[in-house]
Amino acid sequence: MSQIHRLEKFLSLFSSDNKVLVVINADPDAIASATAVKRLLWRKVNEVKVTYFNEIIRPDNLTMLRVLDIDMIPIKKIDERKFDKFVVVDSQPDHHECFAMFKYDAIIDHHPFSCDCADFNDIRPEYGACSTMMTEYIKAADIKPSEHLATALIMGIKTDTKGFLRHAAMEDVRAFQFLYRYANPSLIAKIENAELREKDLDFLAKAIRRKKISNHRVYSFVGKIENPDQCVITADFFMKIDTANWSVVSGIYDKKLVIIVRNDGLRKSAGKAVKEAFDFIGSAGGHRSMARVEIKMEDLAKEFETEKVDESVNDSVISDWIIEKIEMHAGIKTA
Ligand SMILES: [Mn+2]
Repeated sequence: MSQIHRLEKFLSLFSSDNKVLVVINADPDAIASATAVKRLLWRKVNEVKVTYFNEIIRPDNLTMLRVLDIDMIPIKKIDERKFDKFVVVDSQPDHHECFAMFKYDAIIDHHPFSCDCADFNDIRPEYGACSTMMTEYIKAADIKPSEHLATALIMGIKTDTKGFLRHAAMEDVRAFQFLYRYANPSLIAKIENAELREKDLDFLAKAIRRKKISNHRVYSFVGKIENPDQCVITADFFMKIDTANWSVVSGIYDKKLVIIVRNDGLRKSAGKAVKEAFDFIGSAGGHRSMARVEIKMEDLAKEFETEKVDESVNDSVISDWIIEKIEMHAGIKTA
């Protein structure tokens, strides 16, 4: 099917009195794709709103919404009776139970095919990003994208293809090339630089103060923590050290020891290493370059053969235990 034909078929679903709801699981690709649907239907329908059901936490994603003036409504605040057409982009209705709340008129997605239950289904798994598909719609409609729309679509493509380092098709490259002349590089930089919140700085300072480096592996046990996401941010931050191969940041959250592991992906799989090291005592798993471990404090107490382990215990007991376990399984020990 040609792109013009797809566009015509998509637009033919709607008439001027329709109120359209676009439903997404909000990440940069979904946000950009929904924004493009809004633009395609501009002045063609009575109203288009975008709704999302996940919690948006990452500072870069929040910055994207803020600097690009993107307006979305959390699903809790939606009265579905006010809408008569439903569209899902960058997902398929069986991907999440929240999608099942509606019956869809159109599905536009690039994930592996799983559900073509709408009147209009455009599913192209060979594409790196849904934003690429939406760029093709925008081009076919002869729309000159605004600076904000072009920047959003570039963020969608960059995020889903990890900057063209994975799962990118020629179409993604072409869409990027088309969008580039309309996008604002300073806004892209602003979004991509937004890795930290002000409140993360104290955590980061504490983690840096407590760091221990062994065999190019950076460790930090931070004690009691308010939010495990701060361990993730810090583990990513330590990987910026030029000689760091691994980073392991841990803390106590909700009566559990949470350990976040990152490595450069060039050595033993982080997921495999944590499974070997911690599977006997807690949940442990992940991928080649990222992994996560959660151990109940009561199980840790048994391991240490003591009554109770908590943040009041000598920190180095837990810290040293983590280092010992990781060093044993991360690779060749050069003691
Ligand atoms: Mn996507």
